[in-house]
Amino acid sequence: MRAPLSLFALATPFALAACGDPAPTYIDQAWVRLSPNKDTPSAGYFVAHGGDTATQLRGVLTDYALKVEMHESMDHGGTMKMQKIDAVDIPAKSKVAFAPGGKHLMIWGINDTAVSRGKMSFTFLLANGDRLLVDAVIQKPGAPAPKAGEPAEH
Ligand SMILES: [Cu+2]
Repeated sequence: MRAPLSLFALATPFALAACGDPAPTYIDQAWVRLSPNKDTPSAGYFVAHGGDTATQLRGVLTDYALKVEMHESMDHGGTMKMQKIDAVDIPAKSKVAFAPGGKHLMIWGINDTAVSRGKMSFTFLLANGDRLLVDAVIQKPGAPAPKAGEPAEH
């Protein structure tokens, strides 16, 4: 069964792209809340949108900071604590939000050039091998989250 299907796929790439490609996982609404103190880490947030196939977020890289970790805030008997997480499931056709009070990126040592430009890019590593390059708006300390669906302000 597989061989004839593959030949068909090679012969009609445009038709397949138009109607048959599985929807990929993607990430948007990325933003960073800059720490008011250079010695403490900043926090990053975003929304992951699951494609047709479940995958996992396995890590986040950036050239614009010293270190990035994925964290999760949890309530331990009234005290909020956070811990590092190594992987986050992104189920098919789902939305997974990293948002204030929950999962977040912890970002150490954001470089001054990125801060003055007001944005930085991250590479999100997925378990399926995809690497997603996503721009994040850098919000000054105390600034609200950018509104979803609106273009980034500079
Ligand atoms: Cu944290």
